Amino acid sequence: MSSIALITGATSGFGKALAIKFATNRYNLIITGRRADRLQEVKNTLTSTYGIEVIALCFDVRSRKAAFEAIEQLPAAWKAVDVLINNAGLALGRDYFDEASIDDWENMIDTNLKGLLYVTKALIPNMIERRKGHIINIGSTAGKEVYEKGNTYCATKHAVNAISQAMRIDLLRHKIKVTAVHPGAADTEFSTVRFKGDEEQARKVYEGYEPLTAGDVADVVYYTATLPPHVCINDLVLTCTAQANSMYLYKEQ
Ligand code: NDP
Ligand code: 8X3
Repeated sequence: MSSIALITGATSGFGKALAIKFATNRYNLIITGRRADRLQEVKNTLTSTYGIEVIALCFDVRSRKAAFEAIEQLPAAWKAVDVLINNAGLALGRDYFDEASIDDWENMIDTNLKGLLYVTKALIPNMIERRKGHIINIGSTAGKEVYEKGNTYCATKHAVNAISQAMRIDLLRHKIKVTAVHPGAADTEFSTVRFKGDEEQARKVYEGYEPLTAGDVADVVYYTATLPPHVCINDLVLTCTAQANSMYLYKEQ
């Protein structure tokens, strides 16, 4: 059987582009997301265009029970995941700390941090048994620096940065690779979600410069999965050329 990659949050943005990239390279895929219609569409495209095998798991990563049940019900052969990409995530709101919504905070913490932990913990026994596997966590430049009105989103991505380092140390003895990839601004549905459907506000985020595309990020992430067993990219930051980090973005006037 071909190698298997499991990609969380494959209904749009990086996750969908990653699914296409890995499918192009003959991986069989397990894709996840909450939007069943989108998930089915992505699955249909992957199977019809690339001829690979795909399992779609529709669940909310915030639910510990749903995450464990979804992975538990995979056929035995499909539990042997070679590459796990913890990509599902979101920002909600861009507000001063004192004005931000606690519901938004909880949603981001539950998705970006707890979701990543649940999915990884559910899958890892098989990687340990096989002494083989690669976990790729999608962080952010927001996990490297903190910016104004980024408070809890930045905190969740700093946590992804920290847990990636911790996993790498603790999983050395099982020969499991852990890579954290931290993209800067990329034009996906991210800002539409962050601004709760306000397309104009979302569009403004990407005005005056050329941001990363989901395809750019997928190419770089895929590269990290192509290296020999003894080589691991531990931590990788990528931004568009107009951006140095979370704070410095050069916009044409
Ligand atoms: P998108 O909004 O385009 O995609 C987010 C994906 O995450 C969707 O497939 C969505 O699926 C899934 N998702 C969100 N919440 C949940 C949940 N509770 N349970 C299951 N799936 C969920 O954004 P991006 O592709 O840009 O974001 C992907 C990752 O990259 C996120 O972790 C984000 O923080 C990070 N990132 C994004 C950057 C950017 O500028 N775009 C830069 C740096 C990092 P569904 O709604 O169907 O559940
Ligand atoms: C997404 C990039 O700069 O909006 O993680 O935080 S940013």
